[in-house]
Amino acid sequence: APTIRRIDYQPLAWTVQSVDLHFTLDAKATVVRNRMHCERRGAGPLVLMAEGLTRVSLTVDGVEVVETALRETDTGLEIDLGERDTALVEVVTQINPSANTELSGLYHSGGGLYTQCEAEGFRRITCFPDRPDVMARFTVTLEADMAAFPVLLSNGNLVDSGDLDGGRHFAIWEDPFPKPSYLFALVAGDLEVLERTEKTRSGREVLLQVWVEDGNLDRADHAMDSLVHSMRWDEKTFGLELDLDRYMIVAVSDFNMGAMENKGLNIFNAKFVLAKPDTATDVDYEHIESVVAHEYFHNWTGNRVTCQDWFQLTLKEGLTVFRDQQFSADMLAAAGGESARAVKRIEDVRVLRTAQFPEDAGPMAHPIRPDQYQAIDNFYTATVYEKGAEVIRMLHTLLGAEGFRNGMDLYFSYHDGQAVTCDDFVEAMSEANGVDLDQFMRWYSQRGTPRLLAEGRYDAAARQYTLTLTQQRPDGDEALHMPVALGLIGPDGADLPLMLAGDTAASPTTRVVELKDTTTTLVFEGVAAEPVPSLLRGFSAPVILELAEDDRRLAFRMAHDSDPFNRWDAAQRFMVRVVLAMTVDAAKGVLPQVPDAFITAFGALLHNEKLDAAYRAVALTLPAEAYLLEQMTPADPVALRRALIVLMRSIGERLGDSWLGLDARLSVAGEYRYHPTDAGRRALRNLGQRYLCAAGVAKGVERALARATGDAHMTDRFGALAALVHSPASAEAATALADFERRFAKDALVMDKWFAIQAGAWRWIDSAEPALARIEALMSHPAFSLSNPNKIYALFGAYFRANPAEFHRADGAGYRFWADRIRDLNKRNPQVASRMARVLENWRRFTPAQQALAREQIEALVGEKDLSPDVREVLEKALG
Ligand code: BAL
Ligand code: ZN
Repeated sequence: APTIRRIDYQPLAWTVQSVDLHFTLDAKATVVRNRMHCERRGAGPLVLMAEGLTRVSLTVDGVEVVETALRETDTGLEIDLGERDTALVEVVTQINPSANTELSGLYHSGGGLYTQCEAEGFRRITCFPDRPDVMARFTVTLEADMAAFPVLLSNGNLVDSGDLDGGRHFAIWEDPFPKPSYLFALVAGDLEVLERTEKTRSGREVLLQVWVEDGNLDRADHAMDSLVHSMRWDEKTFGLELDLDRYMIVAVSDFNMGAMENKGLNIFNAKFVLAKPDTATDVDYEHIESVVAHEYFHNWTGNRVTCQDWFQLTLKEGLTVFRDQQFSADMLAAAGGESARAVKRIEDVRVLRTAQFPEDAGPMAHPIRPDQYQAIDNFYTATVYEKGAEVIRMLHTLLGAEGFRNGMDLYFSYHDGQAVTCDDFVEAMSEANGVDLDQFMRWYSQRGTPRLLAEGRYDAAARQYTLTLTQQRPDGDEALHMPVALGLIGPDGADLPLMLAGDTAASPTTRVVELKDTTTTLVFEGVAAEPVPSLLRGFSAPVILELAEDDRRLAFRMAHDSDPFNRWDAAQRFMVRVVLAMTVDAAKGVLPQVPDAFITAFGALLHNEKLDAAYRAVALTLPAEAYLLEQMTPADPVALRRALIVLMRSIGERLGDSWLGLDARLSVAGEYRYHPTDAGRRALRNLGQRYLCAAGVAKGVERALARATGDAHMTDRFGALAALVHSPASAEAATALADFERRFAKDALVMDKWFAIQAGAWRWIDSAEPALARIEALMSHPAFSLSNPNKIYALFGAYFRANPAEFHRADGAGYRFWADRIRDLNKRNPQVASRMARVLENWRRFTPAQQALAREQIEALVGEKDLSPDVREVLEKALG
């Protein structure tokens, strides 16, 4: 596939002012009549994209287009419209939704018809200038068999509907806002609805709907509540109101991504809509709330103001992720206090470090605004989304909440209804605040995670503490504009007042320093005793902080750092150090030892009742294996796993009584409710069960089995199941898995959990069944399906990503299995295949023996002819 470059951007010669679409819907043969009112903007032909369409007719101003005016191209067609300045172009196409296994364009799922158009799916429905900078007004008529498709939905407002002859009916939808084609949507099916009317802040009545497949109406309330909370939050925080009379969310079982922000008609992966206590965990509830919010917030950041081209994707995604993170943090803090806010921040950074840091250190590394791509679908990445959100967060830190709000207001006042660039956004922030952000823009063009090297020196005689901060950029790029929040902790554990040379008074105990040079030296005055620095508080910039700290100092910060993020981070650093040392022993075949000092510091956090349960749960959770592997050269997943097994056992054994005591004390009485305080207690209890089961503590295993097979809600049931499956208690695990399967065999979303937990299962005993054997058997399970992305992510994704020790097997069987899956998925669904292909992109990080085995499989795949551009781009980059 050709490489598309950002610098080659050119506006099109023709735009579409308005478009009338008429769909004669049918699962196998849908006919689309498309009337585009086109307007000239410059010299050149009308460019239309088309992919896999059967064209029935094509006319311009009512006259069939002659051969000579038509040119077929790699991406569609071009029509020479002569001297005209306007044209009515009508094209009729026919498509087969049932054959659409890619789930891009119009496709069939569970008896209904659904669309997914971002980024380039609309061209699989009709011929169109399918680019985000073409914003048209859409009117959509849907016509279908009434029995098969009783519900007909599209964007905007329903302006007419009625019956037709032959058991058919129709609906006409009009979207008053011009929009790019990637925001088009339609849904036709037999669905049930949960509705509510709400008043917006300015007093307009709006109809909110959550549409679900038959039988799921009792699982829609949490999504609806989340939607209402999102509306209120955006009104209050940014003065942004819902601009339509009707807002719809539709849950569908087969969906490539999480959800899609189509104007007024969001289509969601069912897993981010459906929840009730028996089937969804606290984590599911939290995810639903944030995804509903994310898609809702896109209505302004993405839809009202959209992207000029796909290189600007982070303009809408980074900003909208930041907005949903702030929303969730505010919701959690309102219910669970400031500690709940800190936990949210920790979870977000954990995702960044586990998913984005490795991406940024591998062959797919790209700036948050990439300069080139082959398949745009490959660039819906952790970098564009999560690092993009960190970049927005830095602006928020630099400008303050009020300054940021002023920048947002100015951005909308300049660009509402436009397709713009990241520069436009940062310029609005700069202008509204009278701040120069030119250097800040480098965050948009540099790839790789910067390092921040810190060194402190205390001069007792001068009562001065000198801190030297040095930026290190991976490509040797120019210095970044970086906010670093920091504090100094005194020997008694209390924060010291901060006074820099030249200050007339001491500032608060946390201060944001703006780094703009490669090296910055800060001299703090009036420091009575040697302090312990606490740097990058709240993770104020997406960098890797390097500061020499011994075990004693880490334990001190674990006990005293007033910044909850850094306190957690101190624990993480201690854990990383202990695990890596143990892994070295494990690799040598020596039994790894857990240092007493670690257990003492860990136990002190566990026993600290002043800390919320939710906070203790995140602080006492070991770093993800993917993050730990990132710290090792070469990465050795098998040795790491051995070390982790010893460490978990040791934590379970040596603190067993504490965990058992907590388990009883933290039990939450009464009906399940989704609330951060309750969720925190459940999370700490479930974590305790993990350690207890890992150590084979009989009482812990017994309780877990009772909980996994009793009448608990899903958070407790699944927590217990996970503890058993991830432990040496194999007989109990088998009993619990069978019980779970019996209860939920018919419930696709719940069965995803059942598949994933087995695919991710650790082998605690050398003789135990390898995960791969289990996965191969599960592929013939009646609840498994290769056409459902959630199933692929559950069974294969969990194995590749969450089970590195089993996937990177010494015999290479994991890699051969991976290659077979990619071969098969590539034919069905290239987007899903490409995501799965990415799991081996960092193959060069492993031992030479593993590298050779991985290379063999990657090269064999690259040699195949019919590889999709998506998969090819990933694998070719991996081979470099
Ligand atoms: N725009 C794709 C899905 C999302 O980020 O909301
Ligand atoms: Zn988004």
